Amino acid sequence: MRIPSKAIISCAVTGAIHTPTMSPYLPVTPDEIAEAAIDAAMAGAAILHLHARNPTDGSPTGDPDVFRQFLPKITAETDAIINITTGGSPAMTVEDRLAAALRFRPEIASLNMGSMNFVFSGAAGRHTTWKYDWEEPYVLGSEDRIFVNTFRQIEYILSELGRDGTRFEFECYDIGHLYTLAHFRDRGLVDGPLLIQAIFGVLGGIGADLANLDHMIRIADSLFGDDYQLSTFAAGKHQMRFIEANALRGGHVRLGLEDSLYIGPGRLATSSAEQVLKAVRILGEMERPIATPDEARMMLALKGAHRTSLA
Ligand code: KMH
Ligand code: ZN
Repeated sequence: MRIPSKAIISCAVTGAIHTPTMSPYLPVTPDEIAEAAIDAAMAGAAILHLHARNPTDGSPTGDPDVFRQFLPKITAETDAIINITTGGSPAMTVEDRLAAALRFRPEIASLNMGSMNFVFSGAAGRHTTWKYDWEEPYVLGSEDRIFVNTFRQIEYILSELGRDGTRFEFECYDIGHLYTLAHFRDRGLVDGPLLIQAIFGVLGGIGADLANLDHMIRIADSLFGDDYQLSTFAAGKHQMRFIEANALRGGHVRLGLEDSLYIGPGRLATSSAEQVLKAVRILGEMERPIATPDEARMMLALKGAHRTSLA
């Protein structure tokens, strides 16, 4: 792993997996998403990982016209790197998931490195009332849904988005996803420096045990040498433990209400920015400086905001 001199904080503010009822602090409307993103950037996030929601009921959407309602507001107020999801929601078609990234050609897009079970029904047990009709079936339905990311789809996303210089946050939920990434690197479809986002604790992926973080690093080192940088997050209550662990190992970190609704045991975070500020404090204690957006652009060899369709 390349140990960077500075830590990059990514923030996933939209809470796409989480439904509006799960926390009163989740942003739903385009204005709320813009405000949450701007606050996260002001707090120290260099990269903003963004999904969209239908403004009327908060359900996940890939509609570029909805993204259009908040992206320019964010770029007008911050110079943070825009990272548009291509994962969207496991319930969306791949075409819908890709539409916004194809329209806006961001500096970074997420790319999920394999098809998998992606279960978040446990959250349903903690809720008895739901605000919108779609929420409970959506959450319970995760038990019978595959998050589809076939090799053909991965290849398509790499070539369609890569053509205009978009680079990727390679979302790896298990060891096998690292080998899949190496396969595409060996075919010349991917080049370094790679930004690997190792994800722990999604039910269906690798568990949130720190031994797994070390194993991921060992295997990634053997496959990619120093041609990758590792960012990490863990779902739910494991979020901060993994931030600390990966920061200690010299890596980058990702936070945000998309990945965890909490700021501490049993305490809801009131915003993604609150989580970012906590990470800033943790990194500060470790004497790990935080990368600005421009420093992150250099470290990850990004094309620059002026070469997106948001400029
Ligand atoms: N919320 C993460 C567990 C994507 O947007 O491409 C999954 C995610 C996928 O961020
Ligand atoms: Zn996401």
